[in-house]
Amino acid sequence: MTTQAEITELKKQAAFKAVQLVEDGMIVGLGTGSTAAFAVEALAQRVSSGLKILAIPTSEETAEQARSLGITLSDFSKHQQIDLTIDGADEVEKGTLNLIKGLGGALLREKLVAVVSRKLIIVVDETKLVDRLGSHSPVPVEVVQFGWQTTFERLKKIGATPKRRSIPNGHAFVTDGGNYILDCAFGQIANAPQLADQLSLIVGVVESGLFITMANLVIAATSKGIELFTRKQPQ
Ligand code: A5P
Repeated sequence: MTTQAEITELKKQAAFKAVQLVEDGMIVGLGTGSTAAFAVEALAQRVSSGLKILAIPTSEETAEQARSLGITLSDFSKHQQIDLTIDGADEVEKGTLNLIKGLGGALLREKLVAVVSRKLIIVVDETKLVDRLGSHSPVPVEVVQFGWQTTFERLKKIGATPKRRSIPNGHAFVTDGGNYILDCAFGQIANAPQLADQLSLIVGVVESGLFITMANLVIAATSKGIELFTRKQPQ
């Protein structure tokens, strides 16, 4: 059994290891979530020691954190290619390095950043490693607000049990892009690439939290030490 304090320590270790891979002059994608936040902290320390980088954040929350720590931000009007992105994940499928992301609500910007990154490094603690996606986490699906109830029904037809995400006062959670999130439980997902394709065809769906063949390297901090998983490129 890993305690919450141990998990926090593991997240820090994974984040710290990833930040060592950042080099002078890079455009760096900054992820969102508690593990990515440790990476932003560690990166800020390197910047204060002289590392020169520009960063593109995946959420308003991360942008604020980075700015407050003295990291210079850029955007897609100036840079359309990112050298390296460091982000967290909710589940990592060990065999494929396919991911579920978005429990923090930033999946759309995270995917937009991931897709233009030469290298996507995912930092997790051991609780995120699974044999099959869907083992613990639902798939967050970002949907437009207009007609969301009908999108909800379409998601049910492909086997999801959706739940609209809400904030503690009961109101709907609204993403940085102004959309809702439907957390879709599927149970263990036998064919994640196929499900990702199916989700992308549903009217009203903006993006899903299934990240297929995007992660290049997963840095997992476990109670036995750091484990590195590299995605095998297709021949
Ligand atoms: C944010 O939208 C997510 O994709 C996060 O990267 C993911 O939820 C992992 O967050 P933690 O590092 O806080 O577990």
